[in-house]
Amino acid sequence: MSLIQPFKSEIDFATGDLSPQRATLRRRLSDMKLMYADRNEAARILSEEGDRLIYEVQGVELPEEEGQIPHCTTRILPGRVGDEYHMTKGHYHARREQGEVYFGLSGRGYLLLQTDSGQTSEIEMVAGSAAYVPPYWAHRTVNIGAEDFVFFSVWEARAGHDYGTIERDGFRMLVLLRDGQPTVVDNPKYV
Ligand code: M6P
Ligand code: ZN
Repeated sequence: MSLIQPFKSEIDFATGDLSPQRATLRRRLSDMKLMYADRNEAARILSEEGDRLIYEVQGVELPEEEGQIPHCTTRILPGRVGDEYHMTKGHYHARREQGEVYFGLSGRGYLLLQTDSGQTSEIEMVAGSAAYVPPYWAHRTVNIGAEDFVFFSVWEARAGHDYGTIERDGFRMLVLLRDGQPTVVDNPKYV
């Protein structure tokens, strides 16, 4: 176990920016063009409008050891690909028995959750919402507002990210614009 010196970050709730600056991961449409329901629209945006930024994650880098507690901010930009709102890739934890906590900092979003055995849940999040992602639940976040949706996350270092399952099977629910409202619907293409 590494002995890490105590430290802090100042968080800008509107942007998710951390000070001092931390490692930043940016995901663009090209990184997840196959994840949107309307792949033709994703391809059209890429060729006609360019490779838009969908979300960025800023976090502290800690060793993946028992007891370390990584934490980060995620900022999802507002927008849609066709009718589908901007979202994260979504993942199960590689160690399924590890949970996570999300805390809303600004904007509006949905936290979508699902289990291997077919249960689903959707939690609306605003600034101040503290949501619990229990062990065994895959999780994806979606920006349903006109502003950035920003939240803070905390998990155990050994949880790891399993992206492959969602990349292969998709997510059971989609969040689409329907009658002027963000609406959670079943994903007809879910495997
Ligand atoms: C949250 C946490 C992170 C995750 C990020 C983006 O902040 O769950 O671990 O990386 O969301 O989600 P994803 O990894 O699914 O793209
Ligand atoms: Zn997670």
